[in-house]
Amino acid sequence: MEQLLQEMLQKNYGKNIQDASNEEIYTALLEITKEKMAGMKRNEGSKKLYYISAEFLIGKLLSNNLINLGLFDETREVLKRYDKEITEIEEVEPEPSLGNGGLGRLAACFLDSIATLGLPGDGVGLNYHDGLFRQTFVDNKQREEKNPWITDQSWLTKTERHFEVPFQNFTLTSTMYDIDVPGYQNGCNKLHLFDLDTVDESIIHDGIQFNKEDIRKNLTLFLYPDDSDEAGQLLRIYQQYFMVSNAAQLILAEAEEKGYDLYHLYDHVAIQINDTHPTMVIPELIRLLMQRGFNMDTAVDVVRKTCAYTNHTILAEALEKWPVSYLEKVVPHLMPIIRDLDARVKRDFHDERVYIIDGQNRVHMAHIDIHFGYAVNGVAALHTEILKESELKPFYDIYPEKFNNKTNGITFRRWLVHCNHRLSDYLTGLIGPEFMEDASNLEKLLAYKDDENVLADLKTIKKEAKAELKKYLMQTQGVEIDENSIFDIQIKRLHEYKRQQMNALYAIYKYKEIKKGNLPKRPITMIFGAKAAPAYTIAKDIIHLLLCLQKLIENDPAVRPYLRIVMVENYNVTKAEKLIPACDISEQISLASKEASGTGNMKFMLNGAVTLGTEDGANVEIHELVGDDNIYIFGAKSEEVIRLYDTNGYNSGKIYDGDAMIEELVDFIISKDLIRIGDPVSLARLYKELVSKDWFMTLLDVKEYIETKERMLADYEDELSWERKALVNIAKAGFFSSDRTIREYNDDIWRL
Ligand code: 6GP
Repeated sequence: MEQLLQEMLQKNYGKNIQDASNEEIYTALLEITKEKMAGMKRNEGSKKLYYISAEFLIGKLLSNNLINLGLFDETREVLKRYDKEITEIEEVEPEPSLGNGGLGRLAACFLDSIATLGLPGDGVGLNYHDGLFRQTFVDNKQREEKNPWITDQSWLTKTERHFEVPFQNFTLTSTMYDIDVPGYQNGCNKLHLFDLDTVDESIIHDGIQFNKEDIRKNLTLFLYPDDSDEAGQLLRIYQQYFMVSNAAQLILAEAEEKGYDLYHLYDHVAIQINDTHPTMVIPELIRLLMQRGFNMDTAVDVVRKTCAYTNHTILAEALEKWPVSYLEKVVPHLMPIIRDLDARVKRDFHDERVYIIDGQNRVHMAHIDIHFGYAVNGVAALHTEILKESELKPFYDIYPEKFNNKTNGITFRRWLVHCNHRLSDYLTGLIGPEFMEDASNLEKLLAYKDDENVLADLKTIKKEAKAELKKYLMQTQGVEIDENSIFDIQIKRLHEYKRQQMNALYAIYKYKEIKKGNLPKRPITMIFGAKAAPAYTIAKDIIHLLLCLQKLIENDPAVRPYLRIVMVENYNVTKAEKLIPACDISEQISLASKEASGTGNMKFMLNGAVTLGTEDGANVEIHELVGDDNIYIFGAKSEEVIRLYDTNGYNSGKIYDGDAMIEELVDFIISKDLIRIGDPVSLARLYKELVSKDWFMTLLDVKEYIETKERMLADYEDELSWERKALVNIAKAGFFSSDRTIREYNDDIWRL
């Protein structure tokens, strides 16, 4: 590596390693890595997977690629010899934020595991020029800025593939860009990102505003543009069709190049539809096959045997239903096919709950996937049960054989080896390197459950990670935290169902206790990281509340030594990598039944944090694996929550009126203390939301939450027993490797 790096730096800049800048070294390493990946063997086979997704939250790639190529340690050593830290070199890399959260990061973990298992499978998506907005805080509020990531030298490689994509009154020519996806000690796959040469970044103004109507200039400009108005929704349909038409044309082109019989496409191709965003691939493939001489029945039959669908949420707002009139405007040539599919459903089933086109002339995208695909999966055991028993019950009654569960997973290459070298090196020394190949080997750690030296080592490793996070927060945000405090972390998108507002009520509780003189045994640092969708007012109000509380405590010398709140600015994959290794308490407090799985919960446990959570999503499976002693579970169960929704039985005002403590906490949101710091309109709106609506039932669980968290903080003081909990969590995390998840997808759905 030393020689390669010297040569590359000489060639590009006429410099040696010692006098090259971090930018130059980064670019040289990028080029070396790209060359290595181009020379790797491709994963091949007679059947190939196409994972189509509107989001691939890949994060920075340098370290991850070096790890998978087996070059990471060597590169780190070489740089050290010249007094350079690989972490500083990495700072230079822009993060491609091509996703919102869980679904997008899952897609990225999956690509890593698919390549690592040697399976032929490529990702297909869009080359957004700007990722999810960059978040800044101004006047204790979120502000959205554009977030470009493509530089002259990037991981993208422009290819010679172009397709014509027809819309209502014009046709656009696409260009395909590729990013290599190297498997860990295995072959390479690709992520194909489609783009348009005419997109114009200069049309963005005032943060993230742009003309939504000029499709040639804006089609791939932004990930998920604001769709709170009609123009935004139409643009989204343009994006979705552009993505799937390219995908379908690529799939057929590759099949034809290999000489496959398209009448048996399903023997050679599996298409995974990642949530409903790529649903139009179904009518588009049917259309393209009919252009090639298929009759409708045969095209439907072939496509049905090729496509499978993953559901990632039961939140109604995310279940896409496009008005027929919108689809007519953007893709009129698909409508006859969609109408035909709808007619087939109406002919065979007399239940309007399963129709594709409903009484209000809206197209239910998920219904297309379920009727005209061969598999439907949820992303955690509880989530799949809820799909079968309530959300998608009418479909489960028709097609029980299509439904299956695939509990999510995370790639340990990024979420342990890369983000927590100390822990992963230590584990390798203690139990051998086999866990890297087969994560179930982490259970070997259980043999050290009562070994005080090992428990002390784990504590030291955690302490070092906390000190590092302290340094990072000082450098990036100028806040100083205490590494001897308990780090209590909630990082995830801001949404009422995830209940950051409940955590804020805990902060208020603790603040008041400290004011009364009930000091905690050990200081607590509450860390939050979250972006709120630009049009989601209440979510932004919650961010405002957290920032006001942060300010309040900051300026109160009586509280500050015991309690801190830190809202991390612009939370993204890179920040997650710094936060997760340093965490003691992992906050997973969603309203039971609402979090389909969660994957942050898995990352935290793998890094030795203990979960504080509800019986929701994959928390249920974590609970089963680690047992009652090693997790803190509270709150209403999903059956109760579903019953409350079904019977309209929840009344937050009643809880508020009937409980003095809850009333006191909620009232604090509009207290003089906070109004003095914040925006009275925003705080009052949030207050009102909680007492008059509280759709995600914060007040139902808040008391038990506070009690449970207090018990957890007390337990932390018994060091050995706490470290034992951390050890058990690490040891049992093997199940959540995305290698396991992908093996299951392949065995049950793709059969590559
Ligand atoms: C998320 C779910 O909210 C989360 O629980 C899950 O872990 C993740 O998907 C991966 O399966 N859903 C989304 O991000 C989303 O946009 C439409 O759903």
